[in-house]
Amino acid sequence: MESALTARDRVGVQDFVLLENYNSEAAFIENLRRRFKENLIYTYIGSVLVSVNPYKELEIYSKQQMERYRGVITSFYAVSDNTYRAMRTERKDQCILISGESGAGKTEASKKILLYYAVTCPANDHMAALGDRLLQSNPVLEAFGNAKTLRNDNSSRFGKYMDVQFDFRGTPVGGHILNYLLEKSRVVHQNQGERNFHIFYQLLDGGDDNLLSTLDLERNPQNYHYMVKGNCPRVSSINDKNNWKVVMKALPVIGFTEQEKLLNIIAGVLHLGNTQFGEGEEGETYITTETQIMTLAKLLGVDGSALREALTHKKLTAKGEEMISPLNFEQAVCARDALAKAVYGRTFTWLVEKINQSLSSKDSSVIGLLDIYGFEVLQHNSFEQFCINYCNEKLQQLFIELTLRSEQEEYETEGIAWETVKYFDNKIICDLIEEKHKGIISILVCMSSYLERLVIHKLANGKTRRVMSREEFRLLHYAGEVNYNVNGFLDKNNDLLNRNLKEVMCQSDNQILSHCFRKEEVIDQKRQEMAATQFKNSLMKLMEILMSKEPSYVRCIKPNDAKQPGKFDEVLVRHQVKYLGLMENLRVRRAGFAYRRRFEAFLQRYKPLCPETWPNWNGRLVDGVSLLVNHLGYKPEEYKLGRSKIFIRFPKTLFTTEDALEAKKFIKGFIYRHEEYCP
Ligand code: AD9
Ligand code: MG
Repeated sequence: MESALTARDRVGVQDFVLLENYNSEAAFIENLRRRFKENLIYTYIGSVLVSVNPYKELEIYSKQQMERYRGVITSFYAVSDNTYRAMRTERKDQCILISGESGAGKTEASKKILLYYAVTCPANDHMAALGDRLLQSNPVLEAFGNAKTLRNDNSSRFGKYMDVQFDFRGTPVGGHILNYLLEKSRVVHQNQGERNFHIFYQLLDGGDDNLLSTLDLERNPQNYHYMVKGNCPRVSSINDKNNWKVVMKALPVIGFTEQEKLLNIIAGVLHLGNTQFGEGEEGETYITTETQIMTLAKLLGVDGSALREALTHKKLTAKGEEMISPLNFEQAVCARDALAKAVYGRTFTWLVEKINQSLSSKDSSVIGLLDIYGFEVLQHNSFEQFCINYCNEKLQQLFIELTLRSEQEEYETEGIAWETVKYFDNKIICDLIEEKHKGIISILVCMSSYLERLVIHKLANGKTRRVMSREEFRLLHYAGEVNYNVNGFLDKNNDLLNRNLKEVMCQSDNQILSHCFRKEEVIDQKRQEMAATQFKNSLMKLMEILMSKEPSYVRCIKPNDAKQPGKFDEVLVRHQVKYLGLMENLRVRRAGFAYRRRFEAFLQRYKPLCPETWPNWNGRLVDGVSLLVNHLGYKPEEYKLGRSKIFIRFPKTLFTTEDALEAKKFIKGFIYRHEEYCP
């Protein structure tokens, strides 16, 4: 039999708190690497789950595996399971925060957690249908909200917070989704090597001939301006045709009856993209694709000539009088793109509402799942990256605050002295972005050209590693520095749609669109809040929601930039370990004590090693543990007994105890094989 030591050497420790040299980043990364090579992609830091994207299918997510590892406190499912138990026993709402950069595996992790609840929670027939609806909402949202980027073939281009609601029996009874800022600009433009949202390719590839002819579409994506910018119509890892079938099957499950209207809108957006303009001798703009505008109008359910007029003119109100002024060529292109973005973006929000209606339920405890877009740095970073990275910055701040706080609280509840650990606090960057009157978002609202000078002055900090153009500003994010280009920043923030286009859309006889474009919006010309301000406010609300719940964390790591299995790029991993603050997290967790277990779990596992506790201990738990550790010869400086847990100072103590258990052949080395059960 393989000795315990070689097993440990080979596959590392399943909880970083058991690392001998917990201060060493090299040891931390080596442990991750060993486990990754053995396909052990999950490792804990106490209760925080660290996950490394395997970029291949592992056989660990089947129903049997879920049942088997249920209650194993060191398996992937421990996060889901502990959260569920805590919700039930402590009756406190929970949330699981999943973070990591783009492509690190957040969405996959969130889907697996959801699947775990759908598969393992008690259910009746009615609830089984609900579990189905919960799961089926994913492919639909991904089709409309995810896209292929350079970082990830299935990148989430919106933030998602989903509450799974449970009744008093612990049965899932409903759900609710909050969506955050969809990257709408992708509808009209994609960077080289990237794609538009999946749904467009799915429709062209998967829709049958009849459907495409009704929508007046051709199969080849290269025929559509909104699909060719990235020059990447096909992706080897994506099967658009199959995914189309999955989405079409999922729509009725989530109570969808408006399929035709929805597809008209999707096709309408593509036709809108193909609407071209010409310039007359007097500089006036006209539409050169006349036949197409009629198809477009039909698909959007609006009047053709009104649409034509609204795409080439703008309505102004001056001194109470309405005026119509022609748009020049560029303005017309902008108006067309603004309409495409508005139509798509609002339809997406409508879709989320629709899913919410199908999942809705009352009185319940909840487990929230947060899966947002990951931190990203591109060659050119614009408004979208600014918002995405700001969101990640906020989450990092929450993580810092809450892990420190909960750690401190645990020591206090257990009556054990707490040692302060120094931590990098990114509050300064969050303030810089969101502070009233002084923050970047406020500046965006009131100033334009001033922005770049002011921010550069404030942020560059004398560190001019890369020469910045006058149009850039640099932020030193917790996850690395990013230069943002302010070109187009303000327009994206303003997110304006000409009033006459809104008027046309309000009249649409496509009910999805008439729901999305309300008459009140046209009548009440109050200034709309800017995109960044709206985003900031919704993030503030999200933080409140998260703060009101008991959090658990999954920290996802991307092992390489090539999306390849088996490849562990140490430099890349080290960078993520650093900025995710995992070393500090470990230090906090180890402040004083390497390992902690509830008395009952500790006793259950090691009771065979002491005649007084074996086979059953009927006294007080703390007395049983006391007897056990005395019998094992633990020295007073090696451990402390709290109110409900034992705290062990050094991993060595625990390893010796484990080896003793192994020698007795009661249970084979759990430390290395994920076999520690919770009673
Ligand atoms: V982004 O911020 O939305 O761009 P995510 O969500 O962090 O990003 P995602 O979960 O989409 O990344 O994972 C990227 C790809 O890695 C997936 O499409 C899978 O191909 C692959 N992946 C991630 N996690 C797993 C896993 N546990 N098992 C197998 C995985 N493959
Ligand atoms: Mg994702």
